[in-house]
Amino acid sequence: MKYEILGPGTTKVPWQERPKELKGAPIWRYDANPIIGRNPVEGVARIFNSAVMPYGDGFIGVFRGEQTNGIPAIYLGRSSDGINWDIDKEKIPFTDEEGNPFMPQYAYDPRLVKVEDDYYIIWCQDFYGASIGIAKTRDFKKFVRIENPFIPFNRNAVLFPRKINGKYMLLSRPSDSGHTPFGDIFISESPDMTYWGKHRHVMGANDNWWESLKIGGGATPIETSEGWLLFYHGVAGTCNGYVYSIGGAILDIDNPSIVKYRCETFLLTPEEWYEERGFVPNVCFPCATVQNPGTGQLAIYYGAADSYVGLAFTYTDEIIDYIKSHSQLSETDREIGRR
Ligand code: BMA
Repeated sequence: MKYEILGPGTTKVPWQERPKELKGAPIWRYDANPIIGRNPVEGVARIFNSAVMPYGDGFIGVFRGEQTNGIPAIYLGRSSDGINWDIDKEKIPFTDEEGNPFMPQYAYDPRLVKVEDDYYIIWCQDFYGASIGIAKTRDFKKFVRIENPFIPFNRNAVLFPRKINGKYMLLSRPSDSGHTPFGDIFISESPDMTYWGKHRHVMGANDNWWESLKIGGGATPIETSEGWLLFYHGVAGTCNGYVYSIGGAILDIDNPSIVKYRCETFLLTPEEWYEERGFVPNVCFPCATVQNPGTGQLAIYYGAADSYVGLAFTYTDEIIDYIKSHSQLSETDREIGRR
């Protein structure tokens, strides 16, 4: 392999070889998408924007389930192959640090990452407005919420899978509480996962029309020999609503507020029926990847049209080369993001 994956992975990446006809970026959809359809669990109308990771002999995941009352909540799921999922009927039972029940009023777009001995679930919740929720678990039985780590309004929090220079690092997208028409990606650091500071700007919406309205972190960054490989979402504002595409960037390994490469074209944009048609049409929203450091095979999990979960595949060597050869950086990408 040309570029090494330095972080953890699995030899069991869900996989399908590339179709013969493939135009554009070297990334292709699973031909049996969507992998989770409508009404997957009693009381849950749709599952989408969800995150998974290897666990034990198989996989574990945190799923955004839109309940039949319209309110989103987070559910735990398990799978032996990463494709067929068994999702709990009950919501994840979060507690506070004293062990008392402490459920968010709503919870959506969860991400999942292991840092050292703890697994962290990060999501968007209500805290007098949209803000970031974080909980940790060691056994996927007890889930302890870390009390309101950020003030509102903020979303799309993505935690790095290891400390950098001795600090936990988190990407987020400060904004407002509604269907935000603006937003850049920032990074914050913490010595203890409770107190966050030294906020820096990473990258902003730009002149490329597919990501000109706002952007937000997507999957947990993947550590590679070229830098942190980040799949994120970029949004275009059209006369008929927002369009969410998947973009790719590579951040500096020791100073991730510096963008080394940023692909000027989208990697994946809504084209299939399950991406174009649904509760919110035209949404591809990446939340997780699963990769094999031995082969470079990489599977991307993304929410489709706020209705389904889709799976797409690539090779790290190919996607990194594509991002590098189509890179276009602005001044705010290159700088350290401190003013
Ligand atoms: C964003 C988030 C996502 C959603 C997207 C499109 O603001 O709420 O959960 O997928 O809008 O509706």
